Amino acid sequence: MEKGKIVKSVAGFFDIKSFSDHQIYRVRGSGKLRMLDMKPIVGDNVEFVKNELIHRILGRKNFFIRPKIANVDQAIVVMSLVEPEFSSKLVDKFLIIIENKDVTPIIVLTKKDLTSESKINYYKDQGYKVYEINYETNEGFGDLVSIFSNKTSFFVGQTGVGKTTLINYLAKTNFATQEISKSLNRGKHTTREVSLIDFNGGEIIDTPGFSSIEFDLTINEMPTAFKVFREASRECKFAGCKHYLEKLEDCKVKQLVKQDIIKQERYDNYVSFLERLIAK
Ligand SMILES: Nc1nc2c(ncn2[C@@H]2O[C@H](COP(=O)(O)OP(=O)(O)OP(=O)(O)O)[C@@H](O)[C@H]2O)c(=O)[nH]1
Ligand SMILES: [Mg+2]
Ligand SMILES: [Zn+2]
Repeated sequence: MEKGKIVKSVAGFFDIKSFSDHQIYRVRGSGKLRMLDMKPIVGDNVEFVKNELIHRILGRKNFFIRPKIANVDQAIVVMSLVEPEFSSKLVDKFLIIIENKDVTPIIVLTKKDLTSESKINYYKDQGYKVYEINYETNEGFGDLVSIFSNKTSFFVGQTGVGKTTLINYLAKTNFATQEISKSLNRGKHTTREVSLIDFNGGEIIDTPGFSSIEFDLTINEMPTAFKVFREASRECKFAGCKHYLEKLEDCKVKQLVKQDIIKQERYDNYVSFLERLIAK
């Protein structure tokens, strides 16, 4: 039995990179796995028989439902400043899902060449590593290449923000990209499948963008999902504080919002996510 890592999933088949010879083998999932309700996903380490079947999925460090990926170290959250329009709510939605799994997010803001808007300080102030990149002037890239070494990173963000464009630029690959007017007219995402490639001593995973994403968080997970909320929560008066209807004097998160350490805009995004979950 060989061991390897799933690098791509295509219509019931999986491309697996063998740990022994580093070649790619196309195999099927096995019926046994399907009965166990274990679906192999990109990033899974598996036991397989060359050109035959996956027999076993080895333990996962973490996994995401949408995009379907496993065993990642960091998430590159890509958001365009314009086209599609910037939305702090959408970024917070990605961040809360990612931080809930203790995966490190890094923010990349694209399309700086099309606007004088800047959001770099907004995220820097909140303690994030953030890049605002301009392909025209070559500004904003800084040490962006080096953050990928020895890590498995996935790119996430709505369709048309430039995930694949950035991967092509960094890794000198040639994956298809498309003008958003065209892709939106066709109602399709340009990148259709999740795929993992080697880059700079680590691995990067491109994913199809979303027009909307759904939470896989429960109401109980919400109050401690953002890292900054998780840390503050320890000083809220009551265990299980939702930082919602609780009184200001009892809630550290609310106090940090008042002190502008947590941004009001982020708190408002949090409340809107929470209220949507409560209404369900
Ligand atoms: N002007 C400008 N255009 C950009 C920039 N980044 C990406 N684009 C363009 O935006 C369009 C969408 O880029 P893609 O890389 O296909 O977007 P994506 O995020 O991979 O989209 P999906 O695969 O559908 O999720 C393409 O026409 C790119 O050329 C940028 O920084 N500036
Ligand atoms: Mg793409
Ligand atoms: Zn609280």
